[in-house]
Amino acid sequence: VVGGFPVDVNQSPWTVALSSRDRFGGTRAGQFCGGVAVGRTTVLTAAHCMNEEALGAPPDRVPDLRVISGRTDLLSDQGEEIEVRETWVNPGYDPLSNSGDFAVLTLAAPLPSGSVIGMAGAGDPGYRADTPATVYGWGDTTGSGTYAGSLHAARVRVLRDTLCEDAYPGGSEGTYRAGTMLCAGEQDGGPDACQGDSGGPLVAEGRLIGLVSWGSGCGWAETPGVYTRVSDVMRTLDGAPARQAGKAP
Ligand code: 4AZ
Repeated sequence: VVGGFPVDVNQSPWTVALSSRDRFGGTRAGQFCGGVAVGRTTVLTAAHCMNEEALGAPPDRVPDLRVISGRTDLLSDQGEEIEVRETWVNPGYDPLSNSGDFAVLTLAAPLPSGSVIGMAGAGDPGYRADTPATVYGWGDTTGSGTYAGSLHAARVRVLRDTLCEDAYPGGSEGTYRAGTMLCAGEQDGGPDACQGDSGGPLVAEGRLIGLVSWGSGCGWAETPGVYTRVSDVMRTLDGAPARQAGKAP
């Protein structure tokens, strides 16, 4: 998170860190992405966090893929680590456009009660342009590879889809699609998500509206942050009867 401020995890107990063996040492302590608890054993993250490049191996071959809950500073022993029992990557994820960038993790043990956030459905007022929103993560705090190792948050706004359509008409990073993506930032840049925040939450009016997904640079005025649109996640999960796990409790 760039242009933000340190925050205690108890202020966003549904924000979790994903960690895996031998991934990113130092202050990151294995953390490579963010995630969001939407059920006591159900965590949403980005599909691109589950690829082999991010994990170093297919997810089902990484026995120690864990979520870290309740830990502000990754080097502390606060909170708990819970093993991921199952990973389900959205089959509709398109790595070329970055559309449909979400995955569902099922945990081996439940998260503490009170650490779950509800998902916003289509039509939720939180999606209106200019709505203030907050993004959380343990990612890069400078845009040049600095990892504080502690949770940060930044206040952004939901931006008009046309801003991201103009910024991302189709390129190597991705193509903005209003139906599956959400555009957020500040008109003049500043606060934004950054590398390492992917899969983490964008929250407005107490509900989850987005997952950190992609963007060009961090905090740049002309290229806002792009998030997975959570109402599209809900629609997809509702359409998959064998997989009800992602629903809010
Ligand atoms: C990333 O690479 C990433 N500024 C996530 C979010 C943004 C840029 C990059 C948005 O995970």
